[in-house]
This record gives sequence, C-alpha cells and structure tokens, in this order.
Amino acid sequence: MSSTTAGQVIRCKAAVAWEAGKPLVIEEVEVAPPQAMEVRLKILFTSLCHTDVYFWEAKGQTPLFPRIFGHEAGGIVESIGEGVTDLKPGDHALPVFTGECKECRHCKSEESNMCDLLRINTDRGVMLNDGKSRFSINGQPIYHFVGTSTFSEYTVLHVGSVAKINPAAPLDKVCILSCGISTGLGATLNVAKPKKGSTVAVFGLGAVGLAAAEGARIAGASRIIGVDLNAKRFDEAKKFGVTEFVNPKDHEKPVHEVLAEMTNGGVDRSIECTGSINAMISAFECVHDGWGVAVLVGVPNKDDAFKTHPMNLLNERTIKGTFFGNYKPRSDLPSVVEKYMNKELELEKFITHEVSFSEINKAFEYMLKGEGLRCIIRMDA
Ligand code: CXF
Ligand code: ZN
Repeated sequence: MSSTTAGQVIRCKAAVAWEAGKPLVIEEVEVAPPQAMEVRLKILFTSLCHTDVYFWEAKGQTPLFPRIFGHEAGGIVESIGEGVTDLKPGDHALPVFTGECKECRHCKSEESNMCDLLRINTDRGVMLNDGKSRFSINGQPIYHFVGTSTFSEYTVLHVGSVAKINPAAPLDKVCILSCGISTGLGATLNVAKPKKGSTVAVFGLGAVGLAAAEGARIAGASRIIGVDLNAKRFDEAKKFGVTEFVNPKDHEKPVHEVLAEMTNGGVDRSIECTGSINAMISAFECVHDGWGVAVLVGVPNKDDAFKTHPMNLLNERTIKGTFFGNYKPRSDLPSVVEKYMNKELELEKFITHEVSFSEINKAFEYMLKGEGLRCIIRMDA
C-alpha cells in the first residue's frame, strides 16, 4: 500500500491541551512527515488512561503546554522515515509510551523492558531525533506526550515505540492493550506467576487491578480476592472472576490480618494496583510465609517510603515491582493481541464507554468521576 501523503505535511484534527486542567480543544494541526527512524501513524481509536489525566492536571510536575496527550491507541502506519525496516505503510500497530530500541543493554537482556533509549519520559515534549516537535499550528509548535500523542488523527513516533500487530485484530478493542490493561495482566502473568489453584489478592479494582485479576483467572487461580476502599467497585469486579471482596473500612484489624485469616496464613500472590503506600505495605504483609510473592504496580507519591519489618522477608516472602507488566512492547504485545484473538483474554468487559473524537472531554469527565473503566474515543466520528 503506498500513500499519497508520504513526505508531505498532513493537516488533520487533534485535541490540544492549551492549559493545565482546561478542556481540550479540537484544532486543525500540521503534522510533519516522519524523520529517520520515525513512523507516522493514522490513529483510528484511542482511549484515556489515568496518566493522561494526571499530566493534564499538571499537579506538581513541570507543565508543558500546549500539548497533545494520549498514549493508549490503535492505528495504521501512514508512512515511514529513513532507516525503518520492520514496519511499512498499511501495517496495523499499537503505539507504546515506553519503547523498545532492541539495541540497548535492557532490550538485549531477557529480564528487562526498561529500554535505555525509549523508556517513558514525561518531561520531554519533542522527538529524540532533532529535539523538535512534529506538531504545529500556524508555525507554533505543540508538544508531544510520552512519545505517542494519540489524541490526534495522525501522530509521529519513534519506530521503537510502535508495536506491529495482527491486522485482523479489531483496533477498537485491542487499543486498550497499549498501557493499563497490559500493565495489570503482565504483572500477574509475567511477574507474580500464580500457580493453578492458588489464591491471589488484588489491591485496587480499577482497570489495572481488574486486568491483574483477569491474569489470575487466565492462570487458573481458584480464589481471587479483591481489596478496595470503594465498595461500589465490587459488583463490576465479579465479571472479572473476583471471587471474594474485602473492604478495609469494614474491619478493625489491619487488612493483611483479615486476609491471613481468610486464607489459612496468607495469600500465595498479591498484586498492588492503587499507588497507595499503605496498600503496598499490606499487599506485601498479606502473602504467605515460605512462598508468597507480592508485586507492586501502582505509582506511589513522591515522598512515600516503604516500611516493613525485615523478618517478613527473612520468613521467605518476596516483594517485586514491575513496569508495563514486564512486557517488551514490540516483542511481546503481538502475543497479547493473540491471547485476545484466541478468546483466552477478554477485553470487551473493560470497555465501559465510547465517545466520538469531538466529545473527548467527556472521557476526561468519566475518568475524573471514577466512572467506568475504559472509554474508547473514535477518531472518525
Ligand atoms: C504509567 C506507569 C507508571 C509511570 C507513569 C506512566 N504508565 C502509563 O500510563
Ligand atoms: Zn497509561
């Protein structure tokens, strides 16, 4: 498939954040052609993740505006820059906020997905190649976000931030694998690795926690215990195979003791998806001695410190952390897409809302109200 727009500036619609916390404005932007090792992607579907909202609110971080947010999406390669060999126009792809250059010591290690070149950088608003933005309005540059900026009909990414996927996969479903869902799923399947028949506790029943529960269901866990301070989340979580619920507010005792009593000494695995430091400590202390493994996924506050008695570790409990579910984006995402294609992984239940691109601010409202899990934004409507 050859494109007539290759090498040209494309004028298209993008949702521009002009100021922190102010509604996005759909503007006509100019998108420059991809440079060396870059790809221009036509976005068909994008969805909103908490990280977009967090940086749009710009609480405590360096504000970089105007900016185009968005990092969960699915699209089709429109054109490629010099040196790009493994993608061609027409390929279906998922953009990823944390890349895989395939050359650095992390990419070469089987154990890491923390690419030196393309690891998430929320402070950079320009392309690595020349330190410039590919977006502009009447000559004024508009900043990028985490190398993806998917709230635009066309966007430019480093080739290492683009995962080529099965063209038969419906992009309006698999787009949610760009971030949150893969993060939770991989935390369970790649890091916690529960055995069949085991007991898994999930702290935090938002989209990431429910994806961790989905991982536990796929792994064949027989008990999945959901822990959340918000009891409204329990009903929805039943669809994800969560079998029991604990609201720490309902108990006088610390939650790790409640879980120990329910499970004859502790859960086999726990996955923390809240970002609250207390939840992280409880998630560690609730695992069984001798074999229990706790996995931290949630992003803590800047000044948090993890405190536990070292005896908890000496008694053979393990604590681990993970980033993007330990998936190497380009190498591993195609196989996650296949899990959906062969019906092992269910994605529909995560999609609670859908809006047209012109209504993108509604997606922000749902997220701010804590309503639903994922809102798909259709670029063609
Ligand atoms: C997050 C993961 C933790 C750091 C900030 C970005 N991922 C995407 O939303
Ligand atoms: Zn995200």
